[in-house]
Parts: sequence; structure tokens; C-alpha cells
Amino acid sequence: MRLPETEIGKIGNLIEKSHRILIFSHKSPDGDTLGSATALFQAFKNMGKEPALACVDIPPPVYNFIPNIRAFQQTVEALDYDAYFIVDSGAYYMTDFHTALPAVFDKSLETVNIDHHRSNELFGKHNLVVPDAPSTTMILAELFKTLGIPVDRSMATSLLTGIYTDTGSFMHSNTTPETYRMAAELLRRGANLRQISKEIFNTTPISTLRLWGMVLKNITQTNDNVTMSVVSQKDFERAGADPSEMSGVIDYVNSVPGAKYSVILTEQGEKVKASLRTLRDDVDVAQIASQYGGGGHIKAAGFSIAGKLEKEIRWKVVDTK
Ligand SMILES: [Mn+2]
Repeated sequence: MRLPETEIGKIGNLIEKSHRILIFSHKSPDGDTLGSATALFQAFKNMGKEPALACVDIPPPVYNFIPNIRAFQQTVEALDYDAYFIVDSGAYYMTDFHTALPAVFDKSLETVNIDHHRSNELFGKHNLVVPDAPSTTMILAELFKTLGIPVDRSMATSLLTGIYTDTGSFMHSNTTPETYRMAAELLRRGANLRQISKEIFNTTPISTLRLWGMVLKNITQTNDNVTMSVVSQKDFERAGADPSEMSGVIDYVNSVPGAKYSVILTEQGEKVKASLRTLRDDVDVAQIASQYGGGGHIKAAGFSIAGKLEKEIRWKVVDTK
């Protein structure tokens, strides 16, 4: 993993001269976007600056252990900051602030886009996009090192959370020797591994277990060896669960031996969201997702289309218009 030097220099200068800095996480936030944003927040606080955090959605309770997580605001009053950081967001619409705050995405402000999605649209004035990084927090850990910004205990926990969640606890193929080395360094700096593993991997609310039960019950295999499952709006209601509780179940669906890839279709309002995963080296799910206007990584991607799920002999997506 190499950081582009000229971009690093510019971002370093921007940090130096900025005092009030707003950091955006993406909608439906995960451990990586929340870990990235809170690590930056703490770094800026330690430097005597005035950072703020924004995310359209309230972070799911499972991430309550992340330092600074309660500082997230769901609305932004005015664009009167010196700099804006957008983390772990592959496209301008991922923060869901593009309608309310279009100026953040037209390069007229001092915006920094830090991300590891191959499909990143480079919407920032500055773009630190490293597609082979396993997580955005990994890019930030490197950035802090390069710029000589000290990583304290709280930042270490935030950064390790992103590495943990985006590598599926060091099990996904994006895990490299460098990932382990960085994790070791973050542990040395006091990252709270026990809390991360307990809260994220060993805590499952009953509503989540009920929801996963429905996902597993609905599994089918297509003729061309794709493992598929679906969750309807009704399933969420029956389980008393919300869409954020889907996180993790795809790894079970994606464990069928020899499957080409797996996909879970989730009905969310007037949209159907698809999550794709593969364990095969000859399949690129980012490319499949891009055919439907989505994107992501080679082994983990997704897209979303307007429509509802309707059960026939097989599940299919129908247009509601
Ligand atoms: Mn990520």
C-alpha cells in the first residue's frame, strides 16, 4: 500500500491551516466509516482544532463503544468550516448530504475524499483513494504516520475497528501482512481489541438472530450456481429489526462450497438493495454490481434499484412504476 505523495503534502498543508473541520461518514454507517471519522476527529482535537462529525443516520448501537461516537450530528447548519473530510464513501451521494449541501461535492470547497473503493468518483478537491487498502482506517493510519500525527489510545481503537470490520476479522482476501503489522502497532498504542471483538462479533440482539433466521430460510441456488436470499419489508417488521442488522449475515450465505457468488436482496422502502460477495478468484462482483449502477470491491459489492420484491416461483425484482 503506497500513498500518493503530492496528495499527502496538500492534505497535510490543509490540515495545518484549518481550524474548524467537518468530517462526514457515509449513510447506513459501518465500522470503517465510523472508525475513520472518529479517528480524524480525535486527531484534530488533539491538535487543538475544532472538529465536528456528521452522518445522516444515527450510528447503530453496536458501535457505541467507538470513542467520540456520540459527537455525530445528523444535520449540518452551515458550510462555514475551513475544511471538509469525507471518509469511506465511493460516490458523492454516499453521505446523503448531496441534496442539502451540494457545494461539498462540486470541488468549490476545501474537501478531502479519503477512501478505498475502486469505483471512487474522485469528487473531492483532494482525493486520497487507495483501492488496495483493506479499509479506509488503514489509509488514515498510514496518513497519520506520514504526517507525524501521533495516534493515541482512542484513535487506535477507532482505526482498528475499521480494519476489523472491513477484513471480516482478518479473514477476507484483502488482509495482507501489512494489515497484521498495522493491527499490531495499533494494539501497541492501546487499541481496545477486547471491546471491539465483544461488541461487534460476539453480541447479537434477538431481533438480529430472528432476521438472520429468515435470510437463511429464504436461501435458494440458481441454475448458474449463485446463492441467493431475500429479505422483504415484512421480514424486517416480523423480526423487529432494521436494515443495519443485516451486516454479517452475508458471510453465512456466501459460504456454500463452489458457489460463483452470493447475493442478498433487501427491500427497503421503494428500493431493493443488493449485496454481493464472492470467495472465487475468477469472479469480480464489483463489475456485476456496476451493471446495475452500483460498485464496490472485487469480492464485496452492492447496488440499489427502484422496485419491490415479489414472490413467484423464484424471487425477482419488479418495477413499481
Ligand atoms: Mn470501508
